[in-house]
Amino acid sequence: MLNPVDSPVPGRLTGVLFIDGAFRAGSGAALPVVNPATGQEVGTIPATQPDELNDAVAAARRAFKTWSRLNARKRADALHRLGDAIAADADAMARIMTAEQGKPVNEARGEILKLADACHFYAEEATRVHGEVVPNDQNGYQSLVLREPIGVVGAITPWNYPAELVGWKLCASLAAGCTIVIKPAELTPFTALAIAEKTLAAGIPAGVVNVVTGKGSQVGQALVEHPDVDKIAFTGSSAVGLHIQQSCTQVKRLSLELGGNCPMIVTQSADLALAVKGAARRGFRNAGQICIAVNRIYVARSLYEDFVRELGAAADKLTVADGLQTPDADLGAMASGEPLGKTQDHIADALAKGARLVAGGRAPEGEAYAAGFFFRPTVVADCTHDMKVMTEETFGPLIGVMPFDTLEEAIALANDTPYGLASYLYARDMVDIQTVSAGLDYGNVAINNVDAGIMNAPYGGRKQSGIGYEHGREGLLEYFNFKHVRLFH
Ligand code: TAP
Repeated sequence: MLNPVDSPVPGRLTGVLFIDGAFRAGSGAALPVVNPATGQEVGTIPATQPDELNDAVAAARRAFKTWSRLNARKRADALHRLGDAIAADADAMARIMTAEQGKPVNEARGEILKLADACHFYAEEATRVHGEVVPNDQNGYQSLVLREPIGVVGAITPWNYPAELVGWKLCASLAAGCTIVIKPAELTPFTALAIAEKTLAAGIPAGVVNVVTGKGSQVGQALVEHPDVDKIAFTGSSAVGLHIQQSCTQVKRLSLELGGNCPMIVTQSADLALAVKGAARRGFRNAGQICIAVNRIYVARSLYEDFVRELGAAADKLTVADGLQTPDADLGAMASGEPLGKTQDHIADALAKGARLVAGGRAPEGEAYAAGFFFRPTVVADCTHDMKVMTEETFGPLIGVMPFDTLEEAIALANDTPYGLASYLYARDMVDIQTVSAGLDYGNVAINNVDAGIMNAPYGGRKQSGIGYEHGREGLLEYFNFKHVRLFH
């Protein structure tokens, strides 16, 4: 059997499809997958052909018949085994992720272990799915509200969190009794294939999980339009999410986790050092390629210059390196030339409109960086809302900062965006905390910390940041239909 992880050629990964419990070579053109730190090809993946996609969906449909009826304890046991298999191989999986995505190995390993945790979380939730008996409206009648798995899920995921964003959909689908066909990002297919390999190790039956590779505009679009796919679970840009919503050729369930342009407000009562630490962590982790990255910060004027100076110093201290060679680097290479180019464009735009460069603004110097997509963490201050950094998602290691005078002004600036994913507040005064958290029009508000998404609370956006939730019970409910059964005795 072909295996995506152990290639016969050292240092290369074998690109395959995973359909009906087996890896297969795929008959379509070979698409290159490149290490963004070196520019070297790490392997190729097949462009899935229409008959191969049909095979994957048909396998998922067949498997649904038995998987959806399997008792919840057995589905939970399988998810626990999957979590164990993933955790046991976290080092190797992390190196695969770094080779295709660029984030440092230690950070990649942390993501793999969080995916293992998600498997265990949803294993437990699988055993607690129950319906309701609702109050009678007439004597002699009883109404039951049942939850039934939706069916075959098509999952389409981006490249910034290649394990978690695949895994959340996979775990919730399997816990609910759905089966799944996954189309990972073209840049990062090998992490998804490594997860598929672990489903074999965990004894998850053939057809329950399938992975098809290739371009979003072709394979992803075909999955969206496939008549036998009951739900699309999508994470990616707002533009592609809207396109998917508009291009469904029949009514189907959709959950869309889309872009962000996340604000942080630092009020006069904030702990300055804590706020700087949080901003640097959430602004620059994964080289800023996070939907909930701190993109823009509004600071009370009395703290403004101190905050700008300290954030610049924190950014300057961060290390940038090839994530395979330096596993504990703060930032690795960016995933491709596209987010790098957008970051540079947002910096140039801000500086042309009068912003002040406080840190970064350039690639690191030296031969080691010459072939990769590296960029120093960058802070620009004195920003205004005619700059792209304050009004668009950068998706790179760039933070824009501007001062504010009143809380009302800060809230209005924070909400001045089409997005509504995550927001952050640093304050110690309870009035500041209540006023700002009530005023922020976001799905997630983190106060005096930057952990906007945790596994047992719903995670999702408003406005152009999406519809639906991942994580928590709410995330699991996305994979069920409700059925009202009315009984007369
Ligand atoms: P997109 O370009 O939107 O791509 C996401 C996925 O959609 C990829 O697998 C892509 O395939 C596929 N795709 C592209 N066109 C398609 C089409 N017409 N039909 C079906 N699928 C299609 O996003 P990206 O650049 O990979 O990721 C960055 C974006 O994701 C950012 O905006 C970020 O905020 C967002 N994001 C949001 C969240 C949450 S939880 N809200 C989390 C992470 C990222 P290809 O790779 O082949 O293009």
